[in-house]
Order: sequence, then C-alpha cells, then structure tokens
Amino acid sequence: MEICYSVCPHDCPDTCSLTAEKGEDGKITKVSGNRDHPVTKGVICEKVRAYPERIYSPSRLLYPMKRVGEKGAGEFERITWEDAIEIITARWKELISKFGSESILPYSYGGTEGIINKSVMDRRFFHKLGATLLDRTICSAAGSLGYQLAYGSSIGINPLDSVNSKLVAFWGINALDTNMHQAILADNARKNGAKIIAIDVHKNKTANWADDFYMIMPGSDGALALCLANIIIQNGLADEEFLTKSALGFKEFKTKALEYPPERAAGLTGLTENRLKELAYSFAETKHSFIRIGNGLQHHNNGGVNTWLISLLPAITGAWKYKGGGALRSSSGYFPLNDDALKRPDLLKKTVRTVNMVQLGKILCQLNPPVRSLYVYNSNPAVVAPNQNLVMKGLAREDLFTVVHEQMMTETARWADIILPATTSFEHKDLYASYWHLSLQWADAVISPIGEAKSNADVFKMLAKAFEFKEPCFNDGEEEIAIQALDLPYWRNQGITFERLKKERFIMLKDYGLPYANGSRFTASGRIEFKSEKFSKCGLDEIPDYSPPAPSLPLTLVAPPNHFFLNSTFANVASLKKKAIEPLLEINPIDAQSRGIKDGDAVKIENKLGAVVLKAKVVNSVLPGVVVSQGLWWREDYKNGFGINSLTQDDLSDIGGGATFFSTSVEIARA
Ligand SMILES: Nc1nc2c(c(=O)[nH]1)N[C@H]1C(S)=C(S)[C@@H](COP(=O)(O)OP(=O)(O)OC[C@H]3O[C@@H](n4cnc5c(=O)[nH]c(N)nc54)[C@H](O)[C@@H]3O)O[C@H]1N2
Ligand SMILES: Nc1nc2c(c(=O)[nH]1)N[C@H]1C(S)=C(S)[C@@H](COP(=O)(O)OP(=O)(O)OC[C@H]3O[C@@H](n4cnc5c(=O)[nH]c(N)nc54)[C@H](O)[C@@H]3O)O[C@H]1N2
Ligand code: SF4
Ligand SMILES: [Mo]
Repeated sequence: MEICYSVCPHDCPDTCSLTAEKGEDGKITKVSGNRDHPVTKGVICEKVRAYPERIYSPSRLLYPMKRVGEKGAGEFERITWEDAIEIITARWKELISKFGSESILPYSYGGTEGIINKSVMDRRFFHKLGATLLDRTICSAAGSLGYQLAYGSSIGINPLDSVNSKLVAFWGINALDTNMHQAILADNARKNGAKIIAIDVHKNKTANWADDFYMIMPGSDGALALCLANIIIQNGLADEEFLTKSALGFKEFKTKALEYPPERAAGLTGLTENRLKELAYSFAETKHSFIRIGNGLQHHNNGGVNTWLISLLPAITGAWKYKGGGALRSSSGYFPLNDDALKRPDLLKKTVRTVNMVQLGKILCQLNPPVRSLYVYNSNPAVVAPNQNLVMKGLAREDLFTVVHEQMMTETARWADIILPATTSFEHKDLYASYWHLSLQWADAVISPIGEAKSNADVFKMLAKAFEFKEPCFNDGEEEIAIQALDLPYWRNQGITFERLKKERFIMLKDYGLPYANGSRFTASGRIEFKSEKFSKCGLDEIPDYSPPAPSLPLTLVAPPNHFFLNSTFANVASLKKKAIEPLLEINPIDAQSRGIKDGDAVKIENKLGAVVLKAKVVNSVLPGVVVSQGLWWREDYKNGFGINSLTQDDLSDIGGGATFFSTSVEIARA
C-alpha cells in the first residue's frame, strides 16, 4: 500500500487536504483527510470518502465519442482524440467564417476549483478565439459584491480564530453539510462557552444542532438586519466610539434603521418582537460575536443588499475589535493571482459580447445573433442552471453544436454532439486556494488518467495547436502556470514561491489579525462603508435599504444543496444516492392540510415555468408559506423527469447579476 497526498477539488469552502491509499494494482482504495493539515485535521465528508467509487464508476467517460442517434437519445460512438479535435476544429472554423467567433460560447463553473483547470488555458484559448465571454455569477456574485460594498474586499476573520467567539451565528448557511470544518470550530468555541445560533428559512441540520434557531421568511434578512440595528442603536448599545472612527455614512444609515422597529420587522421576518429583541441583545452584549455569512441567503432578488446589511452588524456592535468577533463570508481576498498572466485578456483583440451564465436558456433560445456552438466543462447546466426547461430546449436545438468535456455521463453530456472524457483531480496536477480558510495547496497526480481522460488544460492545449495558435503560453505546463499564478509582490513578500509550496504541499497564510478593528484598508474611504458611491452608480440609493420579495404565488420554494451531493456531483454515486433516498418536499402542516396533502403523498409543484413531482414530507421545520427541497438530484430522479430547476426563474439579483434560485413562487397540489 502506498499513501499519496491530494486536495479536494470540489466547490466547497473547506478545500480539504487529502490522503489517498493506493493498492498493489495502482488503484485508489481509500480517500481520507490529511491529519497534518491544521484545518482538515484528518476529517472529511462522506461524499469524498466515497471517491474510489466515483473514480472507477461505470458511468465514468473513458474515451471521446460522437453522437450517432437523435439529440439527447444518448447514442454515441467511440472516436479517437485526433478525430474529436478535428471535428471540433473544422466545425468551429466553419462557424467563425460564416457567423463570426462570437457564435461560440464556453460554459463552465465549479466542477474543479483547481486554479489551473478552472480558469487558465480555457480563458487563454477562448480569448484568442474571440468567443462570447461568460459572466460566471451563478454561485456567489450578489453576496460577494454586497460584502465588498461594506469592506472593499472578500476578507473576514481567519476561521481558525472563530474558536475564540462567544456567539457564533450561522446565517443562511447549512454549515453541518456545506462547511463542516466551520461547524467543528464552532463546536470548539461552544466548549469554551460560546452559544451557537442559526438563522435560516427551515430547520436544517445546522439549525437542529445549534443552541437556538431563528426561522425567518425567505428573503427577509435585510429587514432583520435593519431591525437588529434599530434595537441596538435605540438602546444605546451601538459602539459609537468605534463607528465614529471607523465607519462611513453611519449617521445616514441610522436614519434608515429607525424605519425598522420590531413592530414592523416582526411582520416582515416572521419573528416575534421579543425574539427580535433577544437576538439584537445577544449580538450587542457579546463582544466576541461572529457571523458566518452563508451563500443561501443571497440567492434571492434582494440577496446582494441583504448581505451588505448583515455584514454591517459587527461594525455596529464593534465586534471586529475582539479576537473571534466579526464576520466571514469568503476568504478569497487572501488569494490574489496574477490574472493577466493566467487568463491573458490581451489575447482578445476585439470587443465581444458578454452573457450571464444564469440565463443560459435565454442565451441559447433567444440571443441574437445566436450562439451556434456551446462548449461545456466543469459544469452540468442541464441540472444546475435555473429555468431548466428553457435550457433543455436550447440543448435540444438541432443546429447547436455542443461539446461537453466531462468525467461522467451527465444529463448535459447526453445532449452533446461530441463528448470528451475528463480526468478527476486525482489524475492531474493543480494549485488550490480556498474561499474559507487560509491555506494555499498543491496536488500532484496520484494515479494515471482513467481510460483516455484528459485534463481541461490539456484539451485546450490540443485545441490551440489545432488552431495553430503560436503564442508560447499555449505550451505552458502546470508547474509553469503555478509559478505565473504566484508571480505577484503579494506572494513574494511573504516568501511564498511555487518551489516552496511544492515541497511543503500546503502553506498557511499569515492573516490580517483583526482585519477591521480600525476601519478598512480595502475601501477607498479607509472606513467600513454604510453608504457607497459605487452603489449609487448602479442607480440605487447610496444607503442600503430592504426591498421585500414580491411572490406571485402562495408558496416560496427554496431548493438548496443536500448533505450527500455536491451540487449535482455525486448524485450518481450509488452508495451516496442510496443514503439520500429520494427528493423530498418539506411542507408545513397548515399548507399541507389546506391542500389535502398527507405525509408521503406525491405532490406536484408548479408555476409558469414548469412542474416537478416528488414526495411530500409534512413537517414543522418550515414556516407556512415556505416549502423546501434539498438537493440537486438529476432530472431522472424526480417522478416526472423534470428537475427542481424547472421551477426556478433566471431573473438576476439586485446587484452583481447573481442567481435568484430561492425567490421561486410556486403552488402545490397532490399529484
Ligand atoms: N454537502 C454539500 N456541500 C456543499 C454543496 C452541496 O451541494 N452539498 N455546495 C457547495 C456550494 S457550490 C456552495 S455555494 C455552498 C452553499 O452552502 P451554504 O452557504 O450553506 O448555502 P445553501 O446551502 O445554498 O443555503 C444555506 C441555507 O440558506 C437557507 N436560506 C435560503 N434562503 C434564505 C434566506 O432568505 N434567508 C436565510 N437566512 N436563509 C436562507 C437555506 O434554507 C439553507 O439552509 O456549499 C458548498 N458545499
Ligand atoms: N436549485 C438550485 N440550483 C443551484 C443551486 C442551489 O442551491 N439550488 N446552487 C447553485 C450553485 S451555488 C452552484 S455553485 C452551481 C453549481 O453548478 P456546477 O458547477 O455545474 O456544479 P456541479 O453540479 O457540481 O457540476 C460540475 C460538473 O463538472 C464536472 N467536472 C468536475 N471536474 C471536472 C474537470 O476537471 N473537468 C471537466 N471538464 N469537468 C469536471 C463534474 O463531473 C460535474 O458534472 O449550481 C447552482 N444551482
Ligand atoms: S467536499 Fe468539502 S468537506 Fe468534503 S472533502 Fe471536499 S472540501 Fe472537504
Ligand atoms: Mo456555489
């Protein structure tokens, strides 16, 4: 047996350091957490423990294939890599000469978070080609901008410091499932006397495990945050000294907060006035209070501004002054990369259009001039993108030439004209940052590629060669790319080089200590911003305000991730699927009774975009007016063959152009 090291590539904040055991036959037999990594500490989730099953899965794509049957019929024939590259190149050259290079659209997201295979050779290639640009906003664009409006950067406290917190608030994050090491750290804080609370729209695993749970109406977080500010200010509990020194626009913000007394906010959030006061006092009276701001709460029409409002709370209470106090939404600000060298925007020699990935259905069905070829990698849009029926209509277009580079025969790959097999992270090298902890990591390949699988970087190199692109950057190997990525004074000044990283495998970055104890070094004003000129440039008021959701049907559907899958990944791994059982819809007894729905009934969720049939679970873990279905199951797993995103609209969030998955209005009836 041989022990090798790797890094979890998935779109998960924990970015775990892994060990893989290899048997005599060179196959990976076991994947575990690296005990020596200060954040992973030997613990990983059960999804990734099931990796050997995924790597050697029967639905793994092993060689390139071309479609021989009807679109979507799943009939393919094996071809060689040379043939595949030749077919793609010939078709693209023809499209470019007839319709221009913008007729080609790349589509990718978080299949791997490895920097090299996520966004380097692909960007270079499509820039040089002059393809339509993709705005990759589906996950976190709104919240990310919301937080940055306040602090000027994606930097919060070092998560390891949260063990010093005395109040840990999981706000719109199901950390037990989606950020397990933050839950472990919070548990350590609890052992030191901290209280853990959850603020969510349903009593998920994290809420069940927390010491207290505040169940609020979807999209009402902005009203909640303004009301907490109101109570804190009105009762003289705001840290005025800190605010005078460190905040911009607090005076104007105060006037806004006064519009949200508990009497008003109770109606907006679903919490009683007493519970609102209790929560405000908890934040105000616990110096070391920490908010872990999740991604879930910002998948709404008002998600960006709601995030801004929440992130201002630790400034109002002065929590940033204390170790373990403050907030954390993302640590991405700790990982600047030399993007000019990596993505080579200079290779794009003309102005091309940019489209928003959230609106893939509209892009494929309505955009003019049309997209005539789609190249999908690192994503499974047939399942994960909103307005699924329109996406499927687009994928079904006879005249759309679709290439899908994938590890698995996904429901997107099924609609391809050409399928290319992709390596997993155990089969290629990559460089990893994290969007939660502060460790930079490197992973070598642990095994050779399965079948004829190739990495994203290698496929784009082959395409560049076929197009006779002469720039030397199309010959760069992974290690050269990693060196370019870190070629910034930021890394040099910390003594961090690729050479060192390769030797040490992971390097923990030095944090900023108390990042906002004296205002912000990242905003133009040098202060924490309660008002923003940037914001007013988007045509909005300078001061954040709450805009209530406007549901068009009686129930709001929230469909967040589940424990056993990583978005739609792992939903085809037999052992995990067996544990996840089947898609369920949580519905409150009041809503169930008025519709004659009993626990276990098949129900049809419907709105103007589509209909989905699944099993009802009648529970008090959701408020009346709200229904929840956890997990991006594949379409085939729903009783009528339509995925949950058949119901979600492709509207964009208030700021940042983000997705609004959880602002979905529906009606429900027994199926
Ligand atoms: N096991 C597992 N882990 C994952 C993923 C996965 O699919 N499975 N996905 C990964 C990815 S890509 C991401 S982005 C993260 C996402 O992980 P999180 O940051 O945890 O976000 P979500 O799970 O989308 O939503 C978290 C919670 O927000 C709640 N919520 C919805 N609307 C509102 C609201 O208006 N207000 C409040 N307060 N809460 C609301 C949902 O009910 C849900 O319980 O997880 C990553 N990790
Ligand atoms: N209803 C609803 N919809 C959602 C969400 C939700 O909470 N609710 N969450 C949204 C969020 S936050 C996100 S981030 C998106 C996620 O959307 P995606 O990023 O599309 O996520 P996955 O479903 O994990 O699909 C990734 C695919 O990439 C493939 N892949 C992995 N590694 C590689 C590689 O190295 N090369 C290639 N070529 N392929 C690879 C995997 O096999 C997998 O099929 O979904 C969004 N959709
Ligand atoms: S999915 Fe998340 S928790 Fe699981 S191993 Fe990967 S990084 Fe760790
Ligand atoms: Mo995400």
